Amino acid sequence: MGAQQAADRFAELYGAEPEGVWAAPGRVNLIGEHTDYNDGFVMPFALPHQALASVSRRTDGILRLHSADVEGGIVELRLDALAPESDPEWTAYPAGVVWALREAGHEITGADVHLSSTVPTGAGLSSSAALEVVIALALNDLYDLGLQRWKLARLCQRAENVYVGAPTGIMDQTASACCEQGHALFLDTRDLSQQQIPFDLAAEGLRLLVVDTQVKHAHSGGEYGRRRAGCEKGAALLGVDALRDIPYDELDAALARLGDEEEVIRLVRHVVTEDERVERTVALLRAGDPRSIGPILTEGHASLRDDFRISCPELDLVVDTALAHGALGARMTGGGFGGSAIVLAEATDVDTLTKTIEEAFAAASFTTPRAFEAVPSAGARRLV
Ligand code: GAF
Repeated sequence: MGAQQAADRFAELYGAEPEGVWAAPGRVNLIGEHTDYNDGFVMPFALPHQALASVSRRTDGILRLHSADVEGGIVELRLDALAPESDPEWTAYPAGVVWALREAGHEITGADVHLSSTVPTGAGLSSSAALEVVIALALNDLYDLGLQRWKLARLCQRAENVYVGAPTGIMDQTASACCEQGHALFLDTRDLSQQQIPFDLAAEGLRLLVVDTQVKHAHSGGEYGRRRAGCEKGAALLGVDALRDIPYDELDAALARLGDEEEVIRLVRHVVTEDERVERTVALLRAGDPRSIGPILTEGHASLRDDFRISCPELDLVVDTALAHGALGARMTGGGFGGSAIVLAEATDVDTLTKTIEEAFAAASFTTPRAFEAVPSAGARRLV
């Protein structure tokens, strides 16, 4: 759906043109997985897939929400009745943002909203962050709140953590709010400092494929929270604020101090080595050597599979098949337990790789995966 179509649909639903139309993208994380709630480094980039919101203000304390992607009509909510973990439906994402803004003291007196999204859901590509950020940006503009992008991302994270009840980190919301076309975002999740790293694979004759395994995942389920709690336990046992504080070259000594805490040892090892992988990736991209990041992506997958234990047979099959047929590197991306993998390959190999992965899925009797090329795209913005 384009901006004009989104505005036209809003007018049909609510009987007047919207005050504006905004867009916020989904993201792919290149490297830096499960590091964001450990104060570590991440490196996502925005997808061309995005959520669109047509929005107008109201003055009567009512929030009206409609989604083109969900069966059913307009959902009407009273702002003063919004309460954390009270809504198991899609409406919790936009309503949670309104709740978080109001709770932070911003005067929001209501809104009419029409949403639509091309970000695949449950695919590890941040469909929920796109919904949150598009609403936050629209209300920031319409209510003239003057909040900076990183602050909007924080409020969206609060909506997701407290209102929706999913204990996620800050990566996805910051990616959607702050990414820039043609760049990957090198983000330090401790202080939210950002560097835009030029990332134009096409110019180098390379492609990054996203392969959505169609295995749906959810972060409000227990496994994500268990990994997070395990990391926090590791930091506490090692006497640091966050696992980010364990230097890579002191990892072995730190692990030795964890004694027989086997699970914590695996989690700590993943997080500390993953931060180092992000730093190595940034250095190689800065040096103009994108082909060399392939093996780092593959190392990251092994760490997520064996130490963090959040892969699944479908993700492993994408990675193994891609590597066996000439890919430069491959790994699962996002929260895990399903979702998508990324494959870095020579442009000339992409068609064969896609076909080979589809054949491998058919041979394993897995649902046909959906593959597409990921092009680093623009972050959230006003369209109309
Ligand atoms: C999900 C979460 F939302 C992010 O905060 C991050 O932890 C990611 O999983 C794993 O890197 O996308």
